[in-house]
Amino acid sequence: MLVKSAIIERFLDEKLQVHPDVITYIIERDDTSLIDRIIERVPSECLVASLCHVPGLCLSRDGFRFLGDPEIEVVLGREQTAKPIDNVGDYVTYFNNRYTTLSGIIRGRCNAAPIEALFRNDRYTQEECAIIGMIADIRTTANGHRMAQLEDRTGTINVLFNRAHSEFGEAEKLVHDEVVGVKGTLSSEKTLLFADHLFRPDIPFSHQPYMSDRPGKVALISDIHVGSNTFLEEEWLSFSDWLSDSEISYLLIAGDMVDGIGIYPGQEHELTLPNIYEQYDRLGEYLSDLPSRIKIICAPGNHDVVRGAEPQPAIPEQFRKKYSKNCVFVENPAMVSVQGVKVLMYHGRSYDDLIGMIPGASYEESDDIMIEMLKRRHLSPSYGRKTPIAAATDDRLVIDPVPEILHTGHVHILGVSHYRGVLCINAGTWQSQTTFQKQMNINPTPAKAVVLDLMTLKPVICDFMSTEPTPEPI
Ligand code: D5M
Ligand code: FE
Ligand code: ZN
Repeated sequence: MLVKSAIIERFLDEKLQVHPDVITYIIERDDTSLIDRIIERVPSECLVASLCHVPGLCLSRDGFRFLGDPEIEVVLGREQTAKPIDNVGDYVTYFNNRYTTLSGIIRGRCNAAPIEALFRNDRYTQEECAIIGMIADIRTTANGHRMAQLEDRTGTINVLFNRAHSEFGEAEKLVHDEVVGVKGTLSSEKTLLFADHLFRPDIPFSHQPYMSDRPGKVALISDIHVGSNTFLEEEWLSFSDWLSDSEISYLLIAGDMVDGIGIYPGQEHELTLPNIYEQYDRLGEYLSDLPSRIKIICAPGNHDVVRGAEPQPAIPEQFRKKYSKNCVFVENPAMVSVQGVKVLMYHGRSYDDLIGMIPGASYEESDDIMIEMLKRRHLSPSYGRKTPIAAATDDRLVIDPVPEILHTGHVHILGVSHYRGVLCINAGTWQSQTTFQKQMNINPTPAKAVVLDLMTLKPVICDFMSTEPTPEPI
């Protein structure tokens, strides 16, 4: 098994730095000769060995897009897809589906044995072996190591991540119910697997985003909260005017379209529209003011009128009387192809769970948490916390296929990051700080929209706070 520090040293001998993804790639391949072959390919003027220098690894886009493709296509999460929860047995099917999908993604990179085989067969004792399991339990030992219990369909095993190990940082971020692979050595009594390497399903190293072959601009927003006394109407209207004069063809809204009713104690004192129909009607009127050429995708969030359990159904028709034909209602989450560019829209309830579970995670840096979602290929890995999950025959919260853009909201703080060719956007809000957020010390960044040119996928942040000049039309 190759060790991270030895790999770094080998590159330093050649006066080269090495990108972390290259290190992970070499460890996963477990091929020492790869190091020399990479070094050979780094041009003399280059100081950092990166993925483009790895032989045999070509960046590639998934699949084909056809010229005849519709401009907007709901790939996943079309309305009426989310099913009612029928019985408890569905949860077994649900977790089996999660395990099958995510372990399938990992399996190509780690030759895993069923957990039960480790106990049954002596050939694994004190030898290097690999398993793929769901995290059934995770805790810190008295000595500061991490002990996880991994479960697959055949059994469970305890896995120890040593705090002195260079990959311990990733082990500290393990959360309940995520699916991981582990390569390690089985103890002589077969009670414990000493972990050497942790595999997450992750985004393939080779992933390259598709970009549209024709012009098109999209605006991404979230958390409008119409009906709340902190909804920023003036700023919204200036955004609306700006949109009307812009070249934007698509507007994507990632949930919390309205403030809702009875979402938190005492909400009735903070509503200007105390009727849910009026709230949706008002938003419908705002959206109808926009040019009909703009296609609007509306997804729900935890303040919307539908059930909280994810996947959340689309806003029902009875609330859509004031909405024009250019509005498309989708579920949460939903994968929408915009001129062939896949946008995964997810409101982001699971931020409330992940922020408590991942060391160093914070509401201010929601863009980092999107990267954690991508590494796990799951929008809400841990079951039974603040994010309600509705069981189904398939796990709709699995991130598959890999999108070009992950678009979330909920946190009310704008954030943008990139991870292995995926652009992560947390779209902020159109509501100023609420009493609840003051108590929680959450400082929102309201009245901003992220605008993208679909041919380049370069994000531009446009600020509509009344103190700021309205941006030039794009
Ligand atoms: O969420 C608005 C903000 O409040 C967002 O930053 C998340 C935070 N929030 C919401 N619910 C909770 C819970 N239950 N715990 C901690 N923080 C939370 P919104 O969905 O608009 O109310
Ligand atoms: Fe919100
Ligand atoms: Zn929310």
